[in-house]
Amino acid sequence: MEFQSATRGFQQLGLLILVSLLWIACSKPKSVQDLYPNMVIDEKIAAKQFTVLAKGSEPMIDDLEDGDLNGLMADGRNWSWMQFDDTTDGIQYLTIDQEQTAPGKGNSVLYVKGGNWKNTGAGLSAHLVGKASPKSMGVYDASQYAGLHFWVKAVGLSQLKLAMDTTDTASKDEGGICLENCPGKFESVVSVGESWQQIKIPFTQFLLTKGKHSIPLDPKNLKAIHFHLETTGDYEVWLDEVSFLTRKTQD
Ligand SMILES: [Ca+2]
Ligand SMILES: [Ca+2]
Repeated sequence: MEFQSATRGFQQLGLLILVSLLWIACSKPKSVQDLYPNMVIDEKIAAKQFTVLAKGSEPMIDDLEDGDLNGLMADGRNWSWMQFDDTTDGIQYLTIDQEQTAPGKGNSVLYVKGGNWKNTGAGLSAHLVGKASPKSMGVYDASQYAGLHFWVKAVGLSQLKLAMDTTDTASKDEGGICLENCPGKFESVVSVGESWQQIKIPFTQFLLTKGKHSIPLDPKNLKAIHFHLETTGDYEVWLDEVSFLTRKTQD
């Protein structure tokens, strides 16, 4: 009798553990809407978004060698380098510089200099199909690529925050479809120093986080890549060979 009730106790305990595990598995957020259930989508803007599908054959996003601030028009991309800032009284400028030590072919690199920001600082963005018509409604499907690659060196900055937005995380002002309670961006932070460093970040390492939960980036609905230069001090940053990782160059 006692043996039977002990067996039943174990069975009940087993069932309880199984149900709990299932509950944890099911409650784990998988999409942006799971993570931010209160976000409001602009249905009209959502209906106007169109997808540019990358073939995956032209990974170079910009090598700066043509000497202008328009990104390379390749694999459907159509964009120019843009700057953003925290709207305090700082300063930042962006130009092309010639560097003897530049990585890759040629000496042209992207050069940013700034300082005196009071809040989150400033940065640079590549809205990958931002100039495709109708403007700012384009979404880039980069799922044929595996991640982001670039070379960087910096003075006055010890880390660089990379962020990507997708259609649903970007607000209407940023060309996305989110109207209210918008999530942040998918982010990844890397250390930078005064000598050139090669950075490779798989898409799966870009995370959108809320509390204890995060979801990885799905590169199907990319709007933009942002380079956040978060400091209140003076800084200089050199960037070059900004490209996608292909499945072959991922490791
Ligand atoms: Ca270059
Ligand atoms: Ca260019």
